Amino acid sequence: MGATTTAEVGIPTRAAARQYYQREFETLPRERLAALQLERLRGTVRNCHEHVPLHRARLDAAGCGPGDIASLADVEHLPFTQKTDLRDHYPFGLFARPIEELVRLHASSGTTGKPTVVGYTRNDIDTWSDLMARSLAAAGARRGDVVHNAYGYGLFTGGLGAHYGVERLGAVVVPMSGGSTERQIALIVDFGARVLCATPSYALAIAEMAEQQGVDLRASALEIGMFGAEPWSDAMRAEVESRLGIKAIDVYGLSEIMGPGVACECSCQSGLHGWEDHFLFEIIDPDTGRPVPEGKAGELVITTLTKEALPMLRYRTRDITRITTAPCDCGRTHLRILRITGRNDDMLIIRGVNVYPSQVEAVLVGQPGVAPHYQLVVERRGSLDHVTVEAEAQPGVDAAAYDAIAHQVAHHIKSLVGITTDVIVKKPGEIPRSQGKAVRVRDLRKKGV
Ligand code: DLL
Repeated sequence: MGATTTAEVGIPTRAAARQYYQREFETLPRERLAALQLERLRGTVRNCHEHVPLHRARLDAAGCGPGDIASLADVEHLPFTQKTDLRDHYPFGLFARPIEELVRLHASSGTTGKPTVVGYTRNDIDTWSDLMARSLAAAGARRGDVVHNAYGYGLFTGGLGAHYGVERLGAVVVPMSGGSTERQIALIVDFGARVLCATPSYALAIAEMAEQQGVDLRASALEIGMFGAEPWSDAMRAEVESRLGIKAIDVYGLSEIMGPGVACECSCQSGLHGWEDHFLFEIIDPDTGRPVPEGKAGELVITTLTKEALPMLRYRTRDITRITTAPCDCGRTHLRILRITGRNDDMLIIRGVNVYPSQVEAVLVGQPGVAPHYQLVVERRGSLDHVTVEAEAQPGVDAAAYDAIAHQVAHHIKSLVGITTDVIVKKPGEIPRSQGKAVRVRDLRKKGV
């Protein structure tokens, strides 16, 4: 099978769920998908062994070469790769191709140490464009759509990743990037955008600003949101959908593996199809490193199957989720990654209870009197960790009611999430708005406060 494209976008049907970009690959029977994965996995192991000293040393130590992969289950014998490996071999140490064969670099800054640098050959960019086009088509976008791209352009993979996908699909990209929210709103309306690409938190900031300006985006041409790059809850989905009058689709990816478009929901909105002809997905127990049975929660681990410049063996994403191979109504055969609860690194342990910010979000959003903007402040009180939830009142709510609202919210968090928190309700606009990835946790413990 070559990298042929069976573009079927632009078909005059509203049966969006069955609108494919690469039908042959997207609907490949699972046994054929597995055979393709096995062949490609051997190729990845060969690429790593031949061209990347770190991988070669680890593969040799594990006694595992390309010739030792007899079945997909053998992936379990391959060594893991982590973000620190990229940092320790900064900038290009994990690249399997010389710089002359690359056409693009991206990087993520992170809070400490060196950035993580990722590189792409022309073929890598080509595959990425196809997978992002696939994702957009799965979301319901089609040829001729105006796609307003509010993901940040630059070293972040969001902007350019979505940009190339939109062009590949044959749709029209508006390369807006983040910021200048008032202008974003004017252009969404004036250009008749049908699709909005943004982080869910920024989409909400756009909705809010539009409401303040008296612009009804629900009456605009917008129909689809391609939202990702940060964890978000179903409650947040319902909120953005109703405020923008759209269908909000979850899109997932990470720069170390490619960028956006590693997985994306179809319009059934029941989990993100992970594009298995290009990636091998596993769920492991983060403590033991052992695989967990299908349907059980654990850490998502991804091996790339076609990447040339930066092949990845069992990359530990730190993202906590579940997968299912059950058939989807859209006809795509690729497994589904269920909503990502959060990152292992963001998990808080409050008096023995494991909590992700998205769980608190799910309680907060939709509470009477409270706006869907929040931050969790974590600090140490004595020997225990303590969380203060900073929420925000909806405009028009009487300040005299803030304490009662806070009390109600704390009660719901206690009963639904199981942790005791202090809740502070702030005035409208007091919680910082994001233009990209929202900051949900302010951890004062790390600053020694
Ligand atoms: O955030 C790529 C991206 C851009 C994805 C635009 C989707 C849309 P990084 O900056 O490397 O890449 O961050 C990757 O973001 O490991 C997750 O923790 C988180 N993340 C990305 N998408 C989702 C999502 C881009 N849909 C990290 N749900 C990942 C939850 C997400 N978390």
